[in-house]
Amino acid sequence: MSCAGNGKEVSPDAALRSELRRRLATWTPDRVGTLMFIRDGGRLLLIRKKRGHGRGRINAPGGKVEAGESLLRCAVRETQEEVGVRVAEAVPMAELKFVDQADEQWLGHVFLASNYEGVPVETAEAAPLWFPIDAIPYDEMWEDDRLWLPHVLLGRCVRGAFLFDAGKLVAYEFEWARSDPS
Ligand code: 8DG
Repeated sequence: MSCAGNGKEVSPDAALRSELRRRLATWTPDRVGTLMFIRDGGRLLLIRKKRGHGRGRINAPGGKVEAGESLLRCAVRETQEEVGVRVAEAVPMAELKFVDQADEQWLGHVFLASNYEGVPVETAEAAPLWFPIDAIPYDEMWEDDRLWLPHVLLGRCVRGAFLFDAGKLVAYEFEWARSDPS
């Protein structure tokens, strides 16, 4: 996915950015995950995660990719498992490296969908929540989401990396583009 060309955003501290780049040189993910953002007119379907990585936070439905599974199939399956909603079509919008100084390394693939079937229901994994697009609860989400999700919701693809230290975002670099991801 190439998302260069229109804009780039970086965190202010150059030393921490160098640390992020130093880690990226040899970085490999421990886990690959997906996130499915479902937009229905002026609202966005999110979940309160009840367990797993990021428990207690608000996020999009999603989870770990299983062996032999495509990214889209994973995003669709996790959405159905977590909130009982079926998605037939979704567009890949972002590829995000979550670089952690102590915990597991995650590579996140973000999809955006505008059609779905069913009514979101609470499951053992998550409680569904709809939010107006202009009132997304960033304070209850992962700290990096407020940086890249607005671009995705404007139809831009995003590619970047985020360095976390003890659960806190300390550095980031990402690019975005208006064009379709490829
Ligand atoms: P599961 O697959 O059995 O459901 O459980 P799990 O292994 O705990 O995975 P999960 O909690 O379902 O998936 C974790 C998701 O969290 C994965 O898609 C990647 C995503 N994630 C991070 N960091 C960040 C972040 O900074 N922002 C957002 N929005 N998502 C993140 O790992």
